[in-house]
Amino acid sequence: MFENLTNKFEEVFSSLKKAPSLDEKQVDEGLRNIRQALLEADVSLNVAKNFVENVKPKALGQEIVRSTSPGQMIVKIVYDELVNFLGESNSEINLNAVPPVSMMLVGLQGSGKTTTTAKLAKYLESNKKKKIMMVSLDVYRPAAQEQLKSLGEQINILTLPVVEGQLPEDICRRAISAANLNGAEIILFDTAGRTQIDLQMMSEIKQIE
Ligand SMILES: Nc1nc2c(ncn2[C@@H]2O[C@H](COP(=O)(O)OP(=O)(O)OP(=O)(O)O)[C@@H](O)[C@H]2O)c(=O)[nH]1
Ligand SMILES: [Mg+2]
Repeated sequence: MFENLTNKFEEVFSSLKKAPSLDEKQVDEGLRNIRQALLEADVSLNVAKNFVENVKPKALGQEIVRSTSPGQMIVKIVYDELVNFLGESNSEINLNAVPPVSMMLVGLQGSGKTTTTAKLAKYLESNKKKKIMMVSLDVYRPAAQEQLKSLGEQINILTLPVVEGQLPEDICRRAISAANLNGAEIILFDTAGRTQIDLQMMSEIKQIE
């Protein structure tokens, strides 16, 4: 997901870094490309706009103009703004709830939910020493439930057995009973890809919740 964004940023930066000096037009062009890269990475329009608006006055400030390497300074300004924007410190995942703790992965189609479910399961098992069960609620895409099952087999993480034709809400109920029986402390629910404009699928998410 982040690889495209990284590549785009690198392209923008390499052209800025090459320039011995930068005028407002070049900075504008660079910032426009940064905004474009953020939008292509599904960052919302407002967030991308604000990001670029925060960077621009700094990028056109005296510090840059007098700097011997203006491109490098812009890279630093964008980096500082990204750190500022994403948060300077990591916060630990909060698992303080009565087990089974349920987590749900949601996102656009093909954004990496199923793969991330498996990675997260492995991480929580190895680093937090928790017993995990993964559950697929993707009853729409053919073989989606088998995809999670197969990942579970590869990394040796329990998955809820698939029952053909069951609806997500019922799968959730079955998952919680199964966790109470098999002692899973965390249930990771992998969901079908959806967009906010798909009202039926958004209401399904509320029911699952
Ligand atoms: N390069 C790269 N590819 C990834 C990453 N995560 C997932 N993929 C690939 O992206 C594709 C989609 O990943 P999935 O995990 O199936 O995505 P999804 O969000 O579950 O997709 P849907 O269930 O169809 O909405 C697969 O081919 C994955 O191998 C990643 O971190 N890097
Ligand atoms: Mg999936």
